[in-house]
Amino acid sequence: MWYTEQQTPHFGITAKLKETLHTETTSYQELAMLDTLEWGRMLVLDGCVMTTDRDEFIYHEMIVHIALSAHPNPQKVLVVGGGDGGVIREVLKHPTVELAVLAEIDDRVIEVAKEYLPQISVALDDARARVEVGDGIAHVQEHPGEYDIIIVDSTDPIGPAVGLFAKSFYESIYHGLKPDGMFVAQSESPFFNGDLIRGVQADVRSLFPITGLYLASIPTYPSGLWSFTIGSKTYDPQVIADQARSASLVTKYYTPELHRSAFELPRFVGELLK
Ligand code: SPD
Repeated sequence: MWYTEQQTPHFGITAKLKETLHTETTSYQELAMLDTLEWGRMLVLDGCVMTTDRDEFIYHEMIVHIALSAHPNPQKVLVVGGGDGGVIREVLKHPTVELAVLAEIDDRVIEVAKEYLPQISVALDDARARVEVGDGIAHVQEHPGEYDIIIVDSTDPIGPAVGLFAKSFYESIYHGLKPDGMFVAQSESPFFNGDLIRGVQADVRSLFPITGLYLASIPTYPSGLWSFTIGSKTYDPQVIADQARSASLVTKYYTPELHRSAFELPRFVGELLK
């Protein structure tokens, strides 16, 4: 048995399965938990690989530690999406964080991750984590000026995630942040989603005084090259604010040295920003 994610109309990636552990149609999307021979357990939503046991650390560390290390004192953090819990796990590695709120629209993602991905969802029951099942866009709008950091750990821009790539949402995020707040969102593949990245960057640049794009290599995501977009009100996201805190993080991909280099863009990616 093989599972194929069709990443473009003409290309896909395929993994050999040990077994299918779980499938269901939730109120929002098609959910599958697969056990693969190469990547371990794999969470698939609407036919797209969200995370796997073997390479999840790259995405989760890189969507979190750049922004949190660039902020001198991140205390209150919101994660929109991210029901598998990997982002919350990384956020709570920062001792400054007092509260990490997860706003996930689909409670089934949370429950299935707790059952099948224990090392990813491990921190969802932490005393500093608060899980709210509901619309992340509404949550942001209802909490103006509250957060030091907002992280958008969305699915791909189809189905329930479409609104998470809209300029109106970035505007709400701007208002949801404190005066020195910062936000980061996963912004897809430079190979396959160049137009989307260009649009997201333009929207964020029109709202935030400081913007950035950085990259990480994620083998099970389309093209293996993944981008993250940052908008910041005050702090330069390329500069680590607290070297000691950043250096003491226990990670497998992120390092303080890699922090700055992640913003060094291949020419064809840099051109998306012009
Ligand atoms: N094409 C995959 C994009 C998935 C981004 N979100 C992943 C969720 C993991 N916490």
